[in-house]
Amino acid sequence: MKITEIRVIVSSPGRNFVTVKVITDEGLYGIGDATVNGRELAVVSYLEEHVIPCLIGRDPMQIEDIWQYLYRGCYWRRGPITMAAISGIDIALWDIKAKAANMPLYQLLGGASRSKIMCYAHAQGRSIDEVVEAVMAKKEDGYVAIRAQSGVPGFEGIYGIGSSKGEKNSRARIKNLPKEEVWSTEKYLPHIPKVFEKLRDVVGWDTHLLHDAHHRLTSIEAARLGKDLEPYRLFWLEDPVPAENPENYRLIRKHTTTPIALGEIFNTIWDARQLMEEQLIDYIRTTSVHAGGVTGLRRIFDFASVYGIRTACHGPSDVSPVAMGANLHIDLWVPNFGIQEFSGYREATHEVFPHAWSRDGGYLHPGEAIGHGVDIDEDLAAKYPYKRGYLPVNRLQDGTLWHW
Ligand code: CS2
Ligand code: MG
Repeated sequence: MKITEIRVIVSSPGRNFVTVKVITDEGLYGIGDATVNGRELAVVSYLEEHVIPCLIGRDPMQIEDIWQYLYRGCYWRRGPITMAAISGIDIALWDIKAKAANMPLYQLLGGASRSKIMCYAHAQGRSIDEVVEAVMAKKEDGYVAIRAQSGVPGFEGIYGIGSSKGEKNSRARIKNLPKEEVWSTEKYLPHIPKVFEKLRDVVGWDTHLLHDAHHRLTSIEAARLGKDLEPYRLFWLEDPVPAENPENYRLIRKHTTTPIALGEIFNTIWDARQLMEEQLIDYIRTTSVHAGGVTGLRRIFDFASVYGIRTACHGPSDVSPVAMGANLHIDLWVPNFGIQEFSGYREATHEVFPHAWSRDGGYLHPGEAIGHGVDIDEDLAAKYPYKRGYLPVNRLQDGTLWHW
C-alpha cells in the first residue's frame, strides 16, 4: 500500500478545525485531527509545506517509522505545532491500519478493558446559584462526573471559558483579536471553596466534582486551595500551576491530598516524565491531537501506568470529534484509564464529522465501526470557511499579563 495524496481540510462548523485526510492507492483512507486552537494555520502550513511532500509514495503501514521520521528526522523536535502535525498524520495512519485489519481501532490496540468510558461534563455559572443550577442540569442529563467553574464576585464573565459575551464594541471584537480578561487570585482563592461547599450540599456525594484552575496559581496558592477543598473530596484539581518547572508540584503535594490533574498542553512524554516519575500528579491529561497521535499517547499512558497514574484525555470542543474518536479507542483499551473529558459539540460539528462514537448518560463508547469510526463530510465542511479566532488573554488588575 502507498500514500498517494494527503489533504488538509480547514473548516469552522462552530469553531476552527484542521483535519488531515491520508489517501492510499488501495482506496483506503484515514482521517486525523491537527487542530491547535488559535494557531490553526501554522499547522496547515507545517503540514503542506514540510510534511506532506515527504510522505507521498510511502507505505502507510509503517506508522512507527513515519512517526520517528517526522519527530527525530526534522531536527527541530517537540513543540505544539510540530506535534499537532505529527498527531494529524498518526491518527489517520492508525485509522487506515485498523480499516485494513477490518477491525475497530481498540481491537488493534489490545481489545476492550472495560465496557464503557466514564466522562465528565462542563458546568459553569457567574454566581454560586448559577453553578449549582448548571451542575444539576448535567446530573439530570445522566453525567456522573462534572467539572464546575464559577465566576469570581466583582469580575465579569467566568474565567477559563473563552466566551466573548459583553465584548460587542471592543477593539478585540471588531478586529477579531484576542479578548482581554481581568483576574485576581486573591478574590478567587476564598470563593472557590464556598462554591464546592454549596455544591456538596445540593448535589450530594455520589457525583464526582472536578475543578480547573487553568494554570493561574503559584505553588503555595495551589497548596492552600487544595487544602481548602479537601472537605469536598474533589475528583481532581486541574492545572493549578504552569508546569514549565515540574518541581513546583512538589510543594503542592506536600500540603494537600486533593488529587492533581495536569498535561492538556503537553505534547510529548518528556513534558510529563519528571511529574510522573516523582508521582507529583494523579491524572495525565494529554490527548491524541496534541501529544503525537495514538503512537505518542500510548507511549505516555504506558509510562504513567508504571507509577499508578491514571489517564484523563483532554476533550473540550476544540479537540475535534476525530481526536475524540481516537481518544475513545485508547480509553477503551488502556489499563490505567481514569476518565475522559467531554464538553460536547455543536450540531454543525456533528454533521461535518459523522462518527461511530456515542454517549449514553455519563459514559461514552467508540462504537464498532472499522478504523476509528470518524469521517469528514468535505462538501459540508467547505460551507464553513475558516475564521480567525483566538483564546482570550488575561491580565491582573494592574495590567500585568497573566496566564489565561
Ligand atoms: C480547558 C480547555 O478543557 C479544559 O480543561 O482547559 O477548555 C482549554 O481552555 C482549551 O482547550 C484551550 O484551547
Ligand atoms: Mg483544562
